[in-house]
Amino acid sequence: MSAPYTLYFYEHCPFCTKARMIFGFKKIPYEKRILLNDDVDGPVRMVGRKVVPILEEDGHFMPESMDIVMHIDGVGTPVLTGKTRPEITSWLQKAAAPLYRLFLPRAAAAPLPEFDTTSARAGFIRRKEPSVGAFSALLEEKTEELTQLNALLKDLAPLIRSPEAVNGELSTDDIHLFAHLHSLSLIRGVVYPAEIEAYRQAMAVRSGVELFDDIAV
Ligand SMILES: N[C@@H](CCC(=O)N[C@@H](CS)C(=O)NCC(=O)O)C(=O)O
Repeated sequence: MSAPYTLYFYEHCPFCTKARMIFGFKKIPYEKRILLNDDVDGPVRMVGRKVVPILEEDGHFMPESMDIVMHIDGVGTPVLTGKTRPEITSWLQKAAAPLYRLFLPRAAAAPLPEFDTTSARAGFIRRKEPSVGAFSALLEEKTEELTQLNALLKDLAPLIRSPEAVNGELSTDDIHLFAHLHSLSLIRGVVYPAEIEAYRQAMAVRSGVELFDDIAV
């Protein structure tokens, strides 16, 4: 029997990582459909706008990553039962700007299925480059942003209570934190303290969302 859940997503999309993670955490099978980045009609037909992730279940379509996470966590016994911590939210906010400045140019160049056509890749570059500035400068090996991110990782290491869950028990903090670390894995030159390395590897296995380490640039 085919899975009752279909998830439409892009591999580089951090919101999509969040939606994918909950299926792995709960060991719930789902059909994966990776859309081309310039497919407008598909998402518009499903949810009225160009956005991913989208969950399809029994002919109904649900956008919004955290709505999908909470919906799937509610199937059977919930797993995201731990408390969240403001220190994690604050760390995520600090890391976001340097992370996306380095992440976007690398995503634009990566061998990912959502960029399988020239028009899909070119459209992504056209839309995203103005938001962070020239991709070529951000692709250099030593950037201010990389220094910032490596310093931020040193701050994060002592906040990790267990490789299995940042706060000791799985919570939505793990969903948000691993989505950041997943994006970070596309950036070469990032130095992971041991606690973070153990955490991101354990989360990748448990969520079923592979890191980008092998294609990092
Ligand atoms: N609030 C939404 C945001 C989703 C979102 O911004 N997705 C991006 C991809 S990372 C998107 O579809 N942007 C429109 C586009 O690519 O044209 C969520 O949490 O699911």
